[in-house]
Order: sequence, then structure tokens, then C-alpha cells
Amino acid sequence: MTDLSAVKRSLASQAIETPSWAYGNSGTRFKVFAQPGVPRSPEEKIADAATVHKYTGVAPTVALHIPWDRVDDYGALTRYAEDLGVRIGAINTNVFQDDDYKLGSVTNPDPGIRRKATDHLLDAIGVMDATGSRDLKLWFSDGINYPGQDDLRERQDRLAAALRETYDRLGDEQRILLEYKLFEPAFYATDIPDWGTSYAHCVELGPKATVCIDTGHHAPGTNIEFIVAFLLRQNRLGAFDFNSRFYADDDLMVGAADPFQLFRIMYEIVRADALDPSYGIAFMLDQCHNIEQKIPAVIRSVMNVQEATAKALLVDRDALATAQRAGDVLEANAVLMDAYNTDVRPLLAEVRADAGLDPDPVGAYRRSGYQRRIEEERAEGAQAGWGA
Ligand code: PSV
Ligand code: MN
Ligand code: MN
Repeated sequence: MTDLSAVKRSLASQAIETPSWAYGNSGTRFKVFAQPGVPRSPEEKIADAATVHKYTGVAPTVALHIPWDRVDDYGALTRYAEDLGVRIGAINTNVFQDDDYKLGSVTNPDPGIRRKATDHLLDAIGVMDATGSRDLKLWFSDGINYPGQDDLRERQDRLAAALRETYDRLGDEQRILLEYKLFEPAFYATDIPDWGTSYAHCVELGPKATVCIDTGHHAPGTNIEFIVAFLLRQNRLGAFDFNSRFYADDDLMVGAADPFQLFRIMYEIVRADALDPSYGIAFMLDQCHNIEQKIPAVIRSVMNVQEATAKALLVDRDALATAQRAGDVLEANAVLMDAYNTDVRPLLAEVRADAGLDPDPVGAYRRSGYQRRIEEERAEGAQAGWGA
């Protein structure tokens, strides 16, 4: 039997990190559709993230992207966030938006460009020192488009050298989250294309390097929960970038394309007792809201993660273990599906009410007048978007 009060406690203490770039304008390579009220500065992105936290109660941190969120005084930005009730989360690096990086950043054949890219990673650790962030998130767009374009193996050596220098600069409480991506923008070969490559580099580096699983970065049909289980067993799962994909790296709302997959992922987390923030996994969103309104879309995404988590927590683990040990295939599957098919919305409404929150976060946001206010207040000035 599942202990409902323990489930509610776990849900109340869950933490989901939202990304600063989800609040800014974004689009596809064809068009960016600007929206009214979009932030014009890192401070305004943080204010929007704090609003998501205000209505969900489980989004206490916001990830920054450097240089999109560059400011002169990160100490002041940190205090600004804290005054609004949130903290700065992962620092994301950007070695993909400069002409110099056409042939790669840390794997570039030109040592001068490799130096520039590595220096950016080291600078980002300086930002972490100033903001108190624990996590340095590294995603490299590095790869090649044509067979023979560069030496596959030497690029791994260059990558390892840059990672080593970066790792050695980390403080005791800081870590690297190393992300992988199947393809794009490189199409023939990507330098960190899969979890195995990321994992191998992390092992080589040391215990402060862990893998970040971006759910959108896999081939169709990939069993992501297997990767989760494997990395948890090895103590190398550091973070998630949650989002949904239908075809490639769509960055759509988590839980929109395949809520069952999200449940299976969260079940592996629950199975490993790795949900509590004290375990150290960063549950982040990595999304862009191109055609839908941004703040309610982030709220909806947070709720989707909560719903998958609630279902995972409701799995009767004793009954499942009994069925598994007895080799009762149908019963084991039924136990899992019973939890998945439970409507957990009333349970989450109770958890919110117990925390003094409106049980309907999207409705509460819409009624709050925040959207109207930002549309009025942010009418003047350049909006933040990709690269701003
Ligand atoms: C590009 O694919 C990407 O979506 C990666 O997932 C990063 O985490 C994100 O951009 C932010 O740099
Ligand atoms: Mn990502
Ligand atoms: Mn991505």
C-alpha cells in the first residue's frame, strides 16, 4: 500500500528549475513571433520565473544563459532574485553563437578558438562564484557535416582537454552537467552525441562531472528511462533538461508529446529515492514557447512534471516487486499502469491548498493581472530573445 501522506510530502518538496530563455522571444529558423510583455532584461526574466514559483510553489530556481543574461553585477542580480523569492540555478554556457565557432568551439582545429571557448567556460565558473550556483551546464554544438572534414578521434582529445581545464577550476561545491545531443547543428557527426560519450568523459574527469539528460535529444523510440536507471546506478545522473519532441529537438512543453514516457522516467527517479532536492539531481526545463503565451506555458510544464511525479509516487512498489519476483508479467505491468492511469489532479490540488496556494495555478495566474501589467510596463524597449 502506498502511504498517501508521504506522497504528498514528496510532492510538496519537489523542485523544478525554469530556464531564463523560456520567458524570452524564440522561434524556429523561419520566424520569431514576438509577444507582448516579454522581458527586456535578465531581471525581468527572473521576475517572470518568480511568478511561476509564486503560483506553483515548486519552481524555486531559474537557470541563466551566459552571455544572454550577462550583467555587470551578478551579486546584485542574485540579491534581486532572492528578494523575489527565487535563486539562481544552473549557469548555461554559450559557445555556439559566434562566427569563430563555425568549425567547433572546444573541438575546433584552431587552438586560438579552442582557447577562446575554454575561457568562456572558465568565465562562467566566475559567474557561479558570484551567484552561488552549483551547476555549470555544458552543451556543445560541436560536430562536423562531412566525412573527412576533421579527425573524429582528435576532436575527442581536444574536448577532453577543455573539459579537464574546466573541471580543475571547479570549487568544492560546484559541478559540471555535461549534456549530449544526437545531432544538430552538426549533421554527420556530433562530438557528444549520446549519454555514453558524456558518461565516459564524466568518469574520466571525476566525481564532480555528471550527465545531463535532455529528453528531446534522442532518436525516436529511445528508452530514456533505461538511461536514467543506468546513470543513477552509476551515480552519474546530474540533471534533466525536460521538454517534448515530436520529430527532433522541438523544445515543446514537457509531458505534451509523451506523458507516459515522462511517468516512466519519474518512476526510475522514485525507484532510486532520488526525487528529493537533497539527492542532488537538477530537474530543469529546457523549453521555448514560440506560439503559446510563455508564463502560463511554463506553469503548465511544471504541472505536467508534477503529475508524472505524482503517478510515479503512487506505484505500489511492494506489489510490483512481488509480481516481478514471481515472474507475473501481466500483474507487474498492471501495477505500473494502475498508477499511471490514476487521475492525480485532485491530489495535487490538495497539495497546493495545503501549501496555501491556489489549486489551479494557470487560472490563478490568469486572474492575477500580471500578464496585463507586464504588457503595459514592458511596451517600450527591446525585448529579450535568443541571443539577447
Ligand atoms: C540546443 O539543443 C539546446 O536546446 C541545448 O539543449 C541546451 O541545453 C540549450 O540549447 C541551451 O543552450
Ligand atoms: Mn538542453
Ligand atoms: Mn536542445
